[in-house]
Amino acid sequence: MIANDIGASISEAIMNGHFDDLRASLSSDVIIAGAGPSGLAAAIVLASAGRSVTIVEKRLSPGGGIWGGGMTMSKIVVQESAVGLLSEIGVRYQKVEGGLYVADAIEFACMLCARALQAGARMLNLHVVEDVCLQDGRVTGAVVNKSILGEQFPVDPLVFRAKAIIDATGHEASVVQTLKERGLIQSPEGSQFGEGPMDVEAGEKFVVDEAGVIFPGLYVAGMSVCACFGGPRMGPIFGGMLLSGTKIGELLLSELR
Ligand code: 48F
Repeated sequence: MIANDIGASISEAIMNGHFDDLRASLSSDVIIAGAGPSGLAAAIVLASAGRSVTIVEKRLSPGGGIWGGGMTMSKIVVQESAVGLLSEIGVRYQKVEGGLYVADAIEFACMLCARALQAGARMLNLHVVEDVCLQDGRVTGAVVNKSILGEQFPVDPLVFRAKAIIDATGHEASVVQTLKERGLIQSPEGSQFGEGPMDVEAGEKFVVDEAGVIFPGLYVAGMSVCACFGGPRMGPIFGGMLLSGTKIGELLLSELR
């Protein structure tokens, strides 16, 4: 009898908390698709400045490509220009040769997630941005479904409004793809859709330099920048991802102001 009562209270606490988050997510300043390093870095900037941020993450665990480190070895590398960001989020690191710093991948993923959530961002994991809303030539919201449901059953999604959406979905650039497939986004002249072969230095620069708005209301950060504009891949160095997400967070802060 008592066990049943406690069971019901647990269920109620979970449901109330979840639906509070879901209701708050209906209208955000910024929706971030993808909880990898670039999306989480953007979320930290925006949420720390008091903006309403919803992160939608397809998988059960946020962190994206961080967990695998390099070839499942649980370490990541960051260059000098981004090591300050590691310190800011409280990740410990060691200097190694070549002006590089090495950190634990799991600590990095955990601290990024914790900082984003503690700054006030909401995270809907096991949810996917499967499309965008378009009004008067501008992206005005995300079409969201439960990850597994939408893939397996014909379940209609729900709409979450936002002033801006960041595609931080990594190699897939899956939000941009929804507009690309309809011919609404063309690759700029001289560039291709889909990332190029590995070139570490060029890739790290590209992912920051080219991060920006790709369509009114839609921004790209992280590896999806390379996927959208044919930039090179760069392997398990993560400074560019942090700098790219931070750049988009700061750009949106000034635009939302
Ligand atoms: O892949 P991911 O970590 O993207 P990133 O922030 O960082 C790339 C690096 O991890 C690594 C690298 C480093 O040099 O190259 O690959 O650019 O994280 C992307 C996240 O987006 C989720 C996916 O599950 C992953 O956690 N995701 C993908 N498509 C969707 C999505 C979608 N449509 N809706 C929601 N989440």
